[in-house]
Amino acid sequence: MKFLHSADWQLGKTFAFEANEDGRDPAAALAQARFDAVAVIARLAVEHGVDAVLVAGDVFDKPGLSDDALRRAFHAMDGFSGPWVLLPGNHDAALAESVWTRSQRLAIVPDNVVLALQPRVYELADAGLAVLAAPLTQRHVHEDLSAAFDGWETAAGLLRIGLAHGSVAGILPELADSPNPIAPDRAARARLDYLALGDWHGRKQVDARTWYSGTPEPDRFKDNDPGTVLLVAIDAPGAEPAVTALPVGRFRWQQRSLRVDGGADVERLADELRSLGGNDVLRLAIEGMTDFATAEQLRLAIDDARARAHVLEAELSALRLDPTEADLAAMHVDGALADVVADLRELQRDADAGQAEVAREALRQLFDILRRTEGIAS
Ligand SMILES: [Mn+2]
Repeated sequence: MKFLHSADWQLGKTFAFEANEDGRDPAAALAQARFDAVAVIARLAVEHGVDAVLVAGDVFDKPGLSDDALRRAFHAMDGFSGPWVLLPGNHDAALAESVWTRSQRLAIVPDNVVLALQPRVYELADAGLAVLAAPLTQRHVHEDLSAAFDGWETAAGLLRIGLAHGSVAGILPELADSPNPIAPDRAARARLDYLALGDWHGRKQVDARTWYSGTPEPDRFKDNDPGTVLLVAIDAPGAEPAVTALPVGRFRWQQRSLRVDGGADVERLADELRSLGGNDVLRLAIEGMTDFATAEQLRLAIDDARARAHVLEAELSALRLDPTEADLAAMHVDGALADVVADLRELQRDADAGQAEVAREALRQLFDILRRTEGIAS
């Protein structure tokens, strides 16, 4: 028996990147990629001949999602006609009124899609699976909903597969005090063949029978192996699962911090940035101290890279400008203007980061203006 384990689709998630004046909208493409990922999962389900697709919560990003988004979500599943089991997580909790009840009322849930809205066993006899579901019926609970699995009986011959959404205590340090706890030994205690988890957006193995699949389409700057779906093969009840990660995600999110102090640093960075492509979402944080020419060279390298990448965010507030005597001489500053430049240079050493940022930008703009009005060669 084989199935796909996925989670954290967060369909309808929006992103804060701004569209430009030409109508290019990177945020819209990131949002669309989440729906496209579902279609890829459907295709992989067919290719690998799986018996079911199990989704461990946070299918939808928020309760207020449009009817159109709900329809698009179910259409994205069209490619696989076998059973899909969708579990409510914290983003799409099975409240009295929810994305789930609305989908049911709109009659847009296909017959092969099972909404696991109640805590109980969902038997997929044709697929050979008994799915023990622990849906969240509110965003946050403080008891372990998967504890109920221990006492649930399932038909002999079916695999016992747990489906839950939350934080395994002790496995993920970042989630130490998170709500929706799940015991790390739940699979053993509940005699599960496999426990399919959601909530953590990276791929993470907890034990031989327990995994977080991670989100199929990366959605944040965090280096934790997102972007896959898990193919789980189990020969018979009791046999150990064979788990394979299949690539799904389109966008590569990365963040980097580096120091730039001179032209050689900029050239090295520019070389690296030339490998960026249309699926890269990069956040660069740059610190250091440069003269005007190097800062300008850096700005050009970033502008060029921004036009290669899907998104490039560059944080330069920790980069200090240190004009050389040649820079200052080229600016032909004297008298009052020389005092202003001296003040700005002083200010950008100020402990107040906001002030330093303003001073740095003022120096840069002043330099730009003088260069343009006086025709100074850069
Ligand atoms: Mn979640």
